[in-house]
Amino acid sequence: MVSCAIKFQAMTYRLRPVKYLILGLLTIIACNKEDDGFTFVPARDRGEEVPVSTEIIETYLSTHFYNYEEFQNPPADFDFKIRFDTIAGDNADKIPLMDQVQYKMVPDRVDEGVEYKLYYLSALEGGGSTPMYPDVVTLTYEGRYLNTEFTASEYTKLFDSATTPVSFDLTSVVNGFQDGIITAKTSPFPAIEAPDGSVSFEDYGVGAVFIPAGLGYYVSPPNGSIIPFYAQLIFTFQLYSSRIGDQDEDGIPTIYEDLNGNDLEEDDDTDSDGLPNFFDADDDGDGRPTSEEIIVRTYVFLDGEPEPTWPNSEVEVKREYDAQTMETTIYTIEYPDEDNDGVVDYLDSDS
Ligand SMILES: [Ca+2]
Ligand SMILES: [Ca+2]
Ligand SMILES: [Ca+2]
Ligand SMILES: [Ca+2]
Repeated sequence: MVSCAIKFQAMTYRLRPVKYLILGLLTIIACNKEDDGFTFVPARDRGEEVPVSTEIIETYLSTHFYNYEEFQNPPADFDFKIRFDTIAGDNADKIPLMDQVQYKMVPDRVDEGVEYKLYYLSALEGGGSTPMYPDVVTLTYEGRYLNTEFTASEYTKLFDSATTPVSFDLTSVVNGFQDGIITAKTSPFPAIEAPDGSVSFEDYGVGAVFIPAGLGYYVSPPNGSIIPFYAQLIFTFQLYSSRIGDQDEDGIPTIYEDLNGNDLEEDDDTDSDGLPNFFDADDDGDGRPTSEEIIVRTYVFLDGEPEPTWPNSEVEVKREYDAQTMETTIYTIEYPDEDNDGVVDYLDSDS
């Protein structure tokens, strides 16, 4: 019997199983080659997979440590990257990861009521701020999966990495990565550009996240990747900066498109057209783009100048500071309600 995967067009992006597409692919997948061809096996129950994932991750955390001593007393040439190793031999007295990680409970995005213990590690707290879940972050990282099928070979396998800074939209990476990154902090400073064009950062956050399969790729590993089904993932990362995401570019930052306020961007769909508001340029489906049903204003002022004021009908949605020009830019949105029915135009299909 040879396991095989059905490949999805939508899954061809590295690290990018688009989440709301996955919702439509629930029962699918996993096929086994038998003498007479392929048989389709439904994906395992997501709830039943939770304790399996937890057990695998906790075993790893209990038997491994990270180079915390280097973070405590950095050698001159230290690269501030997390390295894991087994607690054994010369390293028998190291503190296990299990005693150094934190966790938070995170909901499954597919099955309601299913939730995961998401373990994460902060090796270095950045001096900046914590990204919000729909932001676009700049980071370097390494992605590994926990190799439980073949105990004779490596315990973890590297499947992806970026050694120079890359930017990721947190709404389009695997959920566990999204949920893990928002536990860390960025650098408080802008990038330092070298004459050769390369960039570096100071005082950034360094961390890791240990992702159960259901918050990872589950049965939809990216096309052509070496990641098996139901694999638990480990990402280590250096988080440099983040900016506010407005994925559909309608003028409303995604954080404000979470109308039910549950910190999930995928489940708010005013016009029920299958496109969540954060990814829908016409939220109420009335044919008028959202960008034409709101009024975005910007206010700019210099250090030392009084903050501008605006009428009650406007709300501040974004604030940016440019250290070089010492200018603060504030973005506000006014939400008109033309027919005065209490539902603002961009969410009102008859206005
Ligand atoms: Ca938007
Ligand atoms: Ca929501
Ligand atoms: Ca919609
Ligand atoms: Ca509209």
